[in-house]
Amino acid sequence: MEKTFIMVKPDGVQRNLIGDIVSRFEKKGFKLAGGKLMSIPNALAEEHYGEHKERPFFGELVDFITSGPVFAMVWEGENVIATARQMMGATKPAEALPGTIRGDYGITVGKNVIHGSDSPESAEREINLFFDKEELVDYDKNDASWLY
Ligand code: DAT
Ligand code: MG
Repeated sequence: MEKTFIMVKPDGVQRNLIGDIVSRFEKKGFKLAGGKLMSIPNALAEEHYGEHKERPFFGELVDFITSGPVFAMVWEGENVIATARQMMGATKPAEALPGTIRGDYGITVGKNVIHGSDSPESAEREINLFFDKEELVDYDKNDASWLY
C-alpha cells in the first residue's frame, strides 16, 4: 500500500493543531504507520528541503522548520500521496480552499502548518530521511474491509 510523509510544522505544533490534523487523516480512512514529536537538526532540514537550496527563501525555510518541534508521520492508504496533498491545500494559504488544512488554519506561505510529500519519489526519500525502518509499524486494521 502507498505511503506518504506528513509533518505538522512548528507553527502547527505551537498552535495545538496536531490532534486535528491526525484526526483528519484518521477519519479519511488512512492508516498511521509511524509518528513522532521531534526537533529537526539543521543538516536534516537542509537535506529535506534540498530542492529549494537556490531559492531566496531557503534560509528562512530552514530557520523556520528548525525553530521548534515538529510532528512527523507516515500515513498509508490507496492514493494517499495525492489525496494528502488535496487535504493540505495549496502551498500559499491565501490560495488554499476552505476545508483544506492550510485553507482553514494558515495565513502566510512561510507558516503554512503542514508538509506532505508531493510524489512517490519524494515520499520514499522523505520517509527514509525521517524514519528508521523499525519505527514504522506494519499491522492490519479492522476498518480496511469497510474502506476498500
Ligand atoms: P509545499 O510545501 O506545498 O510542497 P514547496 O515544496 O513549493 O511547497 O515549498 C516548500 C515550503 O517552502 C512551503 O511549504 C513554504 C515555503 N515556500 C514556498 N514558496 C515560498 C515563497 N515564495 N516564499 C516563502 N516561502 C515559500
Ligand atoms: Mg514541497
